Amino acid sequence: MPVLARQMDLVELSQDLFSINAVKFGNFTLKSGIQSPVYFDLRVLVSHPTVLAKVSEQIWLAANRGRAVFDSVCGVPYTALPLATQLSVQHNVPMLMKRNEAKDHGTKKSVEGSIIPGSKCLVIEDVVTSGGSVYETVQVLQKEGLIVTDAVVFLDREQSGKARLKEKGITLHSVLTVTQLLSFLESSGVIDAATVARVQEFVKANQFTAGVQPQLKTKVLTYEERAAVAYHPLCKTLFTIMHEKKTNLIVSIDLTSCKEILKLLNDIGPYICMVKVHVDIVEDFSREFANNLGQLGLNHNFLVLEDRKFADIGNTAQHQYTGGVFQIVHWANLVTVHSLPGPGVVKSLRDVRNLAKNLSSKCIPTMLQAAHARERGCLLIAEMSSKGHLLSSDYTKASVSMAQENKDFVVGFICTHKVSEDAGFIYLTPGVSLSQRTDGLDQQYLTPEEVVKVRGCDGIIVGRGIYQAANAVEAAISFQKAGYQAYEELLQL
Ligand code: 5BU
Repeated sequence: MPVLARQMDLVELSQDLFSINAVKFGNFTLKSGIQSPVYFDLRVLVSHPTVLAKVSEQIWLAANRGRAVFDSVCGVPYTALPLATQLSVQHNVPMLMKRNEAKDHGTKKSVEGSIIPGSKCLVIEDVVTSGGSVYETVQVLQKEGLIVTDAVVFLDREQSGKARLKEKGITLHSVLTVTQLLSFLESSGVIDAATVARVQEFVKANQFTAGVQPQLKTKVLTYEERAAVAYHPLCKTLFTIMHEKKTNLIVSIDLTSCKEILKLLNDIGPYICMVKVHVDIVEDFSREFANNLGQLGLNHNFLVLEDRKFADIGNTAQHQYTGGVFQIVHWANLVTVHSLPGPGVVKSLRDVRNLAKNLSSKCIPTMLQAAHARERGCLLIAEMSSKGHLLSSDYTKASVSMAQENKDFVVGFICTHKVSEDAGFIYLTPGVSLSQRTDGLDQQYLTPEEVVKVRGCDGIIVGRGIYQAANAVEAAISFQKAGYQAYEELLQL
C-alpha cells in the first residue's frame, strides 16, 4: 500500500479510536501504579466492530511489512483476543488461544488449539509498554514447543518495550507509536500542543530499563516545565512568574483598609507570585483600589486572586462574580470556587469571563500591556486547611474530575496535598506558618517544607505570618526563601 494512503488510513483510525474513547487524555493510574496523562483502552473495540476490523487489518499489514513469517497467531489475553480472531478469520490463518490461568481440571492446557511443535507463532498485542505481557505469552507458547520470533502490537507506547523484547530475541512490529498517534490527533485538531507536550514528557520520564523495575514515581517537573504543560494560560503565567521571580509565595492580605493593603503589597511585591484578598472584608473598597491592585500586579509581576469561595447555583454565582459593589470579574485574575454545587458553578463563571476583556480595556488601558491581565480562571477548593472540614476523599476526587472536565477555566486547586498527579494544574496550599501549628480557631498550619517537599504542592499561601509580622517584608522574604528552597530540594530527591 502506498505510504500516503496508509498514513491517511491511520489518521482516520486515530480519530476513530479517540471518538470511541479507546484513547483518553487526563490523569490515570496504570496497573503499575504510575500516573499517566494518557490512557489506552482498546477493550472497547469489541463494541465497535468496524473499528476493530480496521485495527486488526492494520496489525496484519504491519506483520507483513515487517516480513514476519508465521504459521499461526496468538493474541495476548484478553484485549488482543478479538483482534487475533478477526485477523485469523479474515486471512485464514490458524489461531491459538492462550489461557490466562491453566485449567485445573481436564487437559490442564495453557494453550488451546491445534499446536504443532516446531511451527512458528506470531504474538499479537493491543498496547505495549514494558513488553512484559507479550513476553509472558511468548514463554507459554515456547513451552508448548512453538517457535516465536516476532510480535505485532497495534500501539507502541515507546517506553522501551521494543528494546526489552529485542533483548529476549523477539522482534516487535508496531502499527503506531505514541508519537505518531499524538501527531495525527494534533494535526486533526483533536488535541492541543500542550497535551502533546505533556504526554511526551511522561513517555520520556517513564522508560523501562532492562532488569530494572519501572519507576513508580513520575519525575518532578520544574516550574518552567510545568508552564509548558499547563492547561490554562493563567496556570502557564503563574508557573512562569514562579520560575522567573524564584518564588512560590502567595500572600493572603486579609487587611481591611485599601491603603494598608496597597502599601504592604507594594513593599512585598518583589517576593510574591500572587496576592490573595478577601474583598468583602475591605471597608473602603472602590474601583480605584481594584485598579491599583491590577496595576501593582503588572508593576511587580504577580497575579490577583479573590478568595470568594463561590458555592451557589450557576445563575447566582454569575451575579456574584459580575455584579454588586465588587464586580470581581473585572479585576481578579483568579477566584476560588467550591466544587460542592457541581460543575454548573464553574461553567457559569467561565461563561461571563469575557466581560473582563471589555471593561478592562475601557477602564485600565495599561492592563492591555499584559495579555494575561485580562485572562480569567478559578481554583477549585479540593481540600481545606481547617480542622474537621467535611471535604471527604471522594469529594476531593470528584473535584479533580470536575477540573479535568473544565480545563478551560480551572487553573488548579486549593488543597493540602497534591490531590492529583496531573502536571497541567497548579496545587496551592493555605494554612502555612514557619512555626505555629494552629491559631486557636481550628486553622491548621503546615511549614513550607511540609507543603512543598512532603505533600508535593506547588505554592504556599501565607496570611497572618506576613501581614501580622513585626517586619512584614522580612517575613515575606523568609517565606519566599523557605518555599523556594523546599522546591529546589524536591527537584533533587
Ligand atoms: P492565615 O492567616 O495564613 O491563616 O490565612 C490563610 C488564608 O487562606 C485566609 O485568607 C483563609 O481564608 C484562606 N484559606 C484557608 O486558610 N484555608 C482554606 O482551606 C481555604 C482558604 Br479554602
